[in-house]
Amino acid sequence: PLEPVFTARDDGKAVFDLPESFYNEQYSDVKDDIGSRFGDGFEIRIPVRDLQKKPDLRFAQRLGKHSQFSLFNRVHQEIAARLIEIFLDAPNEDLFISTCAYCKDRVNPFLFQYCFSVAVQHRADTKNFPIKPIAETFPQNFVEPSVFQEARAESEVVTDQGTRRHIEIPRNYTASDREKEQRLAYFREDIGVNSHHWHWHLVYPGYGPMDIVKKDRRGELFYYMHHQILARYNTERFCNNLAKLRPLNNLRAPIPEGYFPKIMSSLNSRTYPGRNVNNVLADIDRDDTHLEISDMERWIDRIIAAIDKGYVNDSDGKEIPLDEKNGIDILGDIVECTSLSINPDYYGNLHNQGHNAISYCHDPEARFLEDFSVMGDVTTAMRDPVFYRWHGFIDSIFNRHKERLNPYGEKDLSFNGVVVNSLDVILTSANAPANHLLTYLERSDVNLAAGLDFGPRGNIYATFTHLQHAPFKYVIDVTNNRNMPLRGTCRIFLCPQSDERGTPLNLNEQRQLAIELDKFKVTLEPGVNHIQQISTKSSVTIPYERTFRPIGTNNQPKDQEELREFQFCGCGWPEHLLIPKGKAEGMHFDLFVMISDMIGDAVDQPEVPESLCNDSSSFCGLKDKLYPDKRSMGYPFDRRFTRETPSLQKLTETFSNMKMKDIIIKYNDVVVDKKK
Ligand code: CUO
Repeated sequence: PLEPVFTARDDGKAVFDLPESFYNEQYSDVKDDIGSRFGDGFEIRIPVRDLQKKPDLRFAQRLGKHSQFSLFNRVHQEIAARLIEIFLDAPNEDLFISTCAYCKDRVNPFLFQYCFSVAVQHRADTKNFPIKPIAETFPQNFVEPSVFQEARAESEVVTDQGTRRHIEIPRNYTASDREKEQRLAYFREDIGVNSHHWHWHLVYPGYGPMDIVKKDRRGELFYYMHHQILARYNTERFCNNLAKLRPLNNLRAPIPEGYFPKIMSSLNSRTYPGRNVNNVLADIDRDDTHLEISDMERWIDRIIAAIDKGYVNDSDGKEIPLDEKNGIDILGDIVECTSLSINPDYYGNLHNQGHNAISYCHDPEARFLEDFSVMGDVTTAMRDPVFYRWHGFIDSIFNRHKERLNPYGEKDLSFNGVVVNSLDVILTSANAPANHLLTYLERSDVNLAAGLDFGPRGNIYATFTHLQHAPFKYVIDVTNNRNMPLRGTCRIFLCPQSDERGTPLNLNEQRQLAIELDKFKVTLEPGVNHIQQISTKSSVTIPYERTFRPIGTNNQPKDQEELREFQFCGCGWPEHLLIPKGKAEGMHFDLFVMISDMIGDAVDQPEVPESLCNDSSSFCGLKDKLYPDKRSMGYPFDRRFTRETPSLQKLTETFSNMKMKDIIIKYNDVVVDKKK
């Protein structure tokens, strides 16, 4: 297939043959040379069709070509929505490619990349187009800049790709160990974490034509996916002897967490601005962003008041209840503020403007002509410790609503006739003791070639170090005491037992930190059933190969299946971070399993075949389908438990379809090369 992102193919032998009229004025003199920046001697010229009617792109000029593009910025959102519409409206694949080709050098590159990817994601005729992993297209947003100098040197000096050195991306380069938040850098700055976040927001755009924004339970998934990130982050903090994050609930208080990202913005060769310790948020008065902190405070008050009353008012003043079924979904869209918000004039644009306020707090009036910081961009926001504090606050708003709901009762939780007899986790390697999981550091490679502006011939690999764990499996014995097969959903969570000081957590604290590890359907035959599930099949993760293209595929997907994987299937938590780090001396966790009755779980739609990359559906849903689980996201831990259920132990003793196990995660401080 054509590769309409308009980079050279990896073999450097193809060039896109653009119609004369496509060349933007500044390139018209040099258009014959344009290909040469990709290498010499093209063997393939790929013709692009001329357009009868060229799109009028004046609306996009408000975002300069060298400016940063932010999905949180209202002006940028509107520009992106119009460009996406142009891309979606192209009547066929050929004209879509031509339209993209025409627009590519005329609009901001980040804007282009985002809108192009959204369009490819949502058009029926582009199912087989590759979307390059974002870390490969804009690697500057993911790795430290010195790597690029080395990459350039390597590509110039070593022409034989086989002997090229893999450039090392340094570890922990953003702060020293004087800064305690640095202990979490391996999580925040992980390439897989940040590309997942970018991809999630690509699959769930908040703005644009209604048919791509309005997806099943979108608002709820915004809540749940980010809630799970926080549960993971807080647990990871305990592993590193740090207290739970403090939600950023006072917009006037200094922010003690500083952050100096070091990475460069791809567009203007500057590093992203840093934020000093104890910076204070201020009103923003810049060309494309105007914001008063007091407005944000008003929105917060109104949202909280609505939650406490149990209903919101839509734009016509009608009362819409925040009930058990739809409340969280309605709130999700109001708080994030997507075009699905039922009353944006009144409830405002809280979450997005929070990103903006934080991302400009170093230069709120553009006095120093500084751009926004990493918090302004979904590709980079999760690097900053303040991301978790801001989302911690957003999450506390959702939790306030959840707290108001009645606790689940017997009929919501039980599964008549089903008894879980035992639950264990076992490493898949031989002779490992049961219920001990292992974590360590691993070095893996990412191909930077697509995103390097000097057009290296062939691939340039960088090696980065990330947390990894030994693969394991869940072994669950279940008895079905009825005389017919039963269908259910197996839900597996991991909960920390105690906080950073070793103080035990009660059930309500544990449930808020419960990390979803897996969720899968089971059929239970009468009698004893022996269930085994491998950790790599988790419903929240995608494999390494999805996040980064593996070495050996020459950066080209090998078949239709692999092509599909790079699109929707690029959304998903990185498998290497499935479980928390644990501690060197071992750290205890409660592993929890529940088998719920399919009668309450089933969604009215045909089963989705395995091949349709449904492997991260808990975080990302299913493409063009309903969310595959009818229960509230996070069930059974999304609501508080009654006083009669003070502990996980008590809960699992009360319900025979649940079980818990005390397990240990031990961190081994060694670095291992990824097996190729
Ligand atoms: Cu994903 Cu705030 O929504 O970054």
